[in-house]
Amino acid sequence: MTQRFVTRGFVGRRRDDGSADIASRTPPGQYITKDFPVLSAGPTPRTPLEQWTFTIQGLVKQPVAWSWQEFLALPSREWTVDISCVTKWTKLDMRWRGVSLDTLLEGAEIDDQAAFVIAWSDGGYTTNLPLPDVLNGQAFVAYEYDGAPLAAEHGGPARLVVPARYFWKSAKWIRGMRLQAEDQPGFWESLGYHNRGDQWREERYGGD
Ligand SMILES: Nc1nc2c(c(=O)[nH]1)N[C@H]1C(S)=C(S)[C@@H](COP(=O)(O)O)O[C@H]1N2
Ligand SMILES: [Mo]
Repeated sequence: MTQRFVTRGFVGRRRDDGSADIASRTPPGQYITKDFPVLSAGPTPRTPLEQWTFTIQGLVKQPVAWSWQEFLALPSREWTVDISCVTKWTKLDMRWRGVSLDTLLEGAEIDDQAAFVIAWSDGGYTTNLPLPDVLNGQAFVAYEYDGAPLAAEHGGPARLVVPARYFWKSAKWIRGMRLQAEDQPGFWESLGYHNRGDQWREERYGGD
């Protein structure tokens, strides 16, 4: 797959005073904040790094698992992206380091039937994404934020980041991805949040 991929989150136009730029980068109904609030549905899990693995399973020829050391050895890059939470804050130019889902999925031989990714986390959180929505540089697993190891309350040691979706799709404490033929609503999606969650279409709740 080699679709070209562009979103406003990745390609901010720069102006001298920044105001037009900021307006064009603020999704409908959102306000800009410089804070980085913590929003967790439960306690912060603390899996020792020696026990941490990242697994790709489901519709793959062979499940793949990386240890923490192996994960850190994968090709990584910096990502500077805008993030929007369904609680209406948007934070611009958040700087992360992590591994593209393209890189992770290349490590697995994916079955042709695979159409959805279910990300799952320590603590039981899940979120669902169509496979085409996370390919071609659209999603990554981050382990650094703003030049430092990702704080546990923000999902460290590693979290999914999907900048083109509301932040609930960015599963904290991610431990793996299951590839499925069928969609399956995750934690918040089952509780009434929108199944896709595109902030530019203001897809907050089911039915929006
Ligand atoms: N595992 C897990 N991931 C999660 C959540 C959670 O409760 N558990 N909350 C989601 C929601 S609703 C939001 S808005 C963001 C919040 O991330 P932050 O606490 O780093 O701001 O994480 C998302 N990922
Ligand atoms: Mo959220």
